[in-house]
Amino acid sequence: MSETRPDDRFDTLAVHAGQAPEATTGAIMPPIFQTSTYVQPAIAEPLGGIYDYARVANPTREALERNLAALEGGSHGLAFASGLSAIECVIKRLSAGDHVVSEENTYGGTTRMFSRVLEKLGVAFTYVDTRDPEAVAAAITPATRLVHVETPTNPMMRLCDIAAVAEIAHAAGALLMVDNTFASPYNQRPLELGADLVVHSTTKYLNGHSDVIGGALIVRDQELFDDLAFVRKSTGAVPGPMDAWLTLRGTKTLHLRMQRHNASGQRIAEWLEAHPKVDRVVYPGLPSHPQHELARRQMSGFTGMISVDVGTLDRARGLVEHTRLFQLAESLGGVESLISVPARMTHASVPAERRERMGVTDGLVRLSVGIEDADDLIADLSRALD
Ligand code: LCS
Repeated sequence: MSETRPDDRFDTLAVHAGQAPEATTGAIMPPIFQTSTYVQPAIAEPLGGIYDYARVANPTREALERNLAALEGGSHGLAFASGLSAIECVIKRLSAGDHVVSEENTYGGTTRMFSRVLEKLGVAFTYVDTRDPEAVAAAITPATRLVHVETPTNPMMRLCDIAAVAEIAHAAGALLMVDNTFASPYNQRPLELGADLVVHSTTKYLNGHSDVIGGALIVRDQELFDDLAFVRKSTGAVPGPMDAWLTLRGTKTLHLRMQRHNASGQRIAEWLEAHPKVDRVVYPGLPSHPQHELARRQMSGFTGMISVDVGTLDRARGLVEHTRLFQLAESLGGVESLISVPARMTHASVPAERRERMGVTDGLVRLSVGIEDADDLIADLSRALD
């Protein structure tokens, strides 16, 4: 019988948490409950008290949710159809007239959802540079219910001091939500630093194999979980059981994959920083990162995400269209290396003036370093840069 204990370490939790052999056969892998509904023995008496309809409950999804909760050190997890639908669920818990303070350099799709979809419903958003806790404090109003940060940010690798901002949010009676997609729970655990909610695009490191779109929320409070579960059941952005199962397969190797992403990310960032054709490398694991000290305090590894400025769109194009192993694509966090130009791809929906101010220039290239041989990846970049 595989049952985890609270003192089990991360690598053990990754493999076992949330799963037990199936009762009738002993199948070691959780079954994919590919069903939309469940037969009830009597009117409104679903088995287990919850299995009445698969939007509400699905055992495959629940295994993933227990696993993710254990990895983030939370009490409950909620899986979603995408990272954006997980974030949306938290906003839909609010009411018209409520206010949210958000990091200005989030994934472009997050800002687009806030400013072009959710603002119309009467929730107000203020965007600030959350590297500065004072800027968060200054943006808070009596209507602020939520502070939303991403750390490291996509793609500028800005860091937010989670403990400091949690204190500011809580003093104002607001919750702190941390998008932990870039770090992964292997490298950073926001709930332990005071955050109330962790959100993931599980599409990225958690699933890790570029074959599922998914999202998750992890919390440590029963009431908050109940509220969010109610919004999700009422609005419906649940993942299918097959996607939940694939993501659970991914998290079993999260620790091993992250060790390689961290090691190769560091090596390639150092190599790029010494390259004459690269103007600037942004990577929290480099002493040149302006928040390197915070990175070392708050994170235990620095991932495979690196941004480099090569000066112009032409030079960026020369790089991203000539790599062989680093493939030109959106997304990140998979076993294979990807390369992109955020200003023209993932962050094209962010107003140009704001992009420029944050450093998301046309010459900025984002790398997602995969788990291939690091020497092969360096040779690939070397050829393309030359
Ligand atoms: N949060 C972060 C930090 C992200 O990078 C993304 C997607 C999302 C949330 C949204 O998650 P999704 O709905 O896509 O699962 N980031 C992407 C990127 O950088 N390239 O393509 C998607």
